[in-house]
Amino acid sequence: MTQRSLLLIKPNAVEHRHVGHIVSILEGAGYQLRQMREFQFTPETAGIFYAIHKGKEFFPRLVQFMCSGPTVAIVLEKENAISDLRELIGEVDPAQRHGGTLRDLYAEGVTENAVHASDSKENAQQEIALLFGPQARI
Ligand code: FUP
Repeated sequence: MTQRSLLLIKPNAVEHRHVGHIVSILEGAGYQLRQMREFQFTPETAGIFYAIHKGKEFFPRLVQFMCSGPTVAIVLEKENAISDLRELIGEVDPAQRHGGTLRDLYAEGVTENAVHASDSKENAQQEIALLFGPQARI
């Protein structure tokens, strides 16, 4: 089934000019880029995006990092885009990352992990609406 998912290229990867390489990898893996924009999270909007992690020990660090520079958001389309993109980005935990994943290539730490991908159909719809919908708040 053709699906749409959201990829974020996070501030550390934008700062180090990895956007082009990441887009190349995505296109090579069969994704169509449907929408793309650059923006900067504020503490409020990062708090909305990562609301599920509010109250966790790492939350302030995560928000500070996400607000530290521009982010690039891309809506990607492909068969099984949601689970395939999760596989392509790799794990948060560096010890569990497979070679060749985007995080293996570009992450610089657990928080500075270069990319985000939606982890379910519901979250993909919600995240795409937040960043690209008519009521986009970010
Ligand atoms: P993922 O969905 O793969 O981005 O991973 P999680 O939902 O587990 O984590 C969301 C974000 O929280 C990650 F991008 C990084 C951050 N995080 C930390 O900064 N420290 C942690 O110990 C765990 C997660």
